[in-house]
Amino acid sequence: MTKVKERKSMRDEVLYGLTGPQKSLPSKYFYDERGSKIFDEITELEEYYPTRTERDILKQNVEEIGCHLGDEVILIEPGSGSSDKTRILLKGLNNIAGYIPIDISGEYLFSVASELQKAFPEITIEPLQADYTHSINLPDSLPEGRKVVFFPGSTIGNFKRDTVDRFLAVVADIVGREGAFLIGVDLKKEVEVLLAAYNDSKGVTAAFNRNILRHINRELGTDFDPDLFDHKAIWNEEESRIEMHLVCKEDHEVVVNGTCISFRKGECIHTENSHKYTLEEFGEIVSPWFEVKKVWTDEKDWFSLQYLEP
Ligand code: AVJ
Repeated sequence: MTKVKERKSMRDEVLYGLTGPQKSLPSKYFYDERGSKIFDEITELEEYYPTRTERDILKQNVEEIGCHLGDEVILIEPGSGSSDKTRILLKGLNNIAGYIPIDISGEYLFSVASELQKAFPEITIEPLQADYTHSINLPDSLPEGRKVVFFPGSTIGNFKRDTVDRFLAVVADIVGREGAFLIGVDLKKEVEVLLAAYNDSKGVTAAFNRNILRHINRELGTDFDPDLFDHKAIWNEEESRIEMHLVCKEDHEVVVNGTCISFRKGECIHTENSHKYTLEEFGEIVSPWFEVKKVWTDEKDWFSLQYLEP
């Protein structure tokens, strides 16, 4: 099985990110229990269009999506969380034989899976606790069927180019020659719309951004003061991405595992990238592994759901 990345501890990743010339933190550390709750709040904000737009696309096209997926589908979802969007497929289709939700947070994963198993007794549900950014080892005991990886939410937008390539290679490896890939991809649009989505008026995204420091404090015993940082989201035109940063409000120092890190007033910690693609760009990126067979979008062309085959 293809390896995505060697496993590094949170301590190593945090130290690595904070000792470089541009301080940064891996965006996956937004999502502790509190962070996941704040993210759920983000998805309900007026300004944050991706979640509701993707959900509408799924609902409006569920029958056609089912036709593309074929018979006896084994749906595999890396980073399944609440499996919210997947419910639309499980409910609306009758060709799903199995569902493998994959998530790093085991407790939540198993409770969601058992609840789903009750709601959909005819579907074999086999949760897998794993950090899919490292590698995906599917259980040997999978039910028979066509493997389809479902990756909604435009999470692919958070990956750097080399991570995108490794992830696509892993997905291609999992689904095999006969499988498919159903993925949500956020699209390039007016900058004002993008900036509003990541700078909401209620400050929910700001709380989400600062929560990465609280999560690190809890896990590593560090003493970051989230209130010493402002939230900033900018559009990077050259890289075609929204970037989130934490801007330091005054000079101070924080000790991480014995290493003293200095922060200057005005200095930024880069916490997230959210790439926005055109349909052409995305087709080009996946082309070494997949061919785009069908694209569904909303009427404003803000978000896309894409069906790919090897
Ligand atoms: C769920 C990771 C795709 O990039 O839009 C929301 C995360 N960050 N607001 C995104 C997020 C700030 C979101 N993803």
